[in-house]
Amino acid sequence: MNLKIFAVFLLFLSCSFTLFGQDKYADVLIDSYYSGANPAFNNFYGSDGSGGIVLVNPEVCLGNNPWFVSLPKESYITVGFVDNLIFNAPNQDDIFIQEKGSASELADIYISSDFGMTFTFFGKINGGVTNAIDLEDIGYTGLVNAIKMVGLDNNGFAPGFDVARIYGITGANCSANAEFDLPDVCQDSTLDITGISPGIWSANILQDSQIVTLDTGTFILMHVVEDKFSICPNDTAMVPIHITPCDCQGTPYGKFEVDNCDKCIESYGLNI
Ligand SMILES: [Ca+2]
Ligand SMILES: [Ca+2]
Repeated sequence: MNLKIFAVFLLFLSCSFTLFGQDKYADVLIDSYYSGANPAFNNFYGSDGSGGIVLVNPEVCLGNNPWFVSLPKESYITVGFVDNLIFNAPNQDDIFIQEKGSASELADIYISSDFGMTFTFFGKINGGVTNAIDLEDIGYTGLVNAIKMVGLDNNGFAPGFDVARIYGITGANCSANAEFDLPDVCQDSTLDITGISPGIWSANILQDSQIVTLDTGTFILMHVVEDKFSICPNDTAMVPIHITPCDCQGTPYGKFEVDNCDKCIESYGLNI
């Protein structure tokens, strides 16, 4: 991987603090190469299983969807994980690489802990037999954030190794998630933030774990959650919170107001 790719990684990493929730599936396509080993197609092809084989963007293997992309001989893709990491959990498989079909389609698997700048060869797998791999097989101790798959043949209905979903298996997937949506908070109220989500919160509008909301506007809180697996890093998110004016019922921008008898009633005039 070159510096340009690394810069893209950093961009996605920074986005992950604000845009993405934690997700076990592969998130980004770092690199790809179509060898042309299947002369019927001039670029990547695949299917969602509902019809024939069509040209596809190799990014169809990201996330959780029914599509797969085929890797005819010498074609490859490298996928990255930006909001999760995978580690060698004891006594279990760690990475799931779903290969569609049972036609003994083969691939070489490489793993990376530096987002594809360097790789460690895991081994050759037969997609018709193996979908889950155990990092213990090579004694790998790093945190995996990229996987490269290289097709080795042109077997099967869709020639080549057919890559569908790729993810960290439960127990081997770092799962701390600092992403959080906070409700709007009324001006001049207080809110105990630790009661909403565990972890460490910090912001200049926090006093003893309580949001003190004298002003309206949008404020940013830093939220740090410790992962339950000690090998995994903590997760950090910058969480926005909106402080709004509220009516006498505590509804942001609500229509109720206090009348002359100190009762909170619906107002048919302008919002207060
Ligand atoms: Ca992910
Ligand atoms: Ca393992």
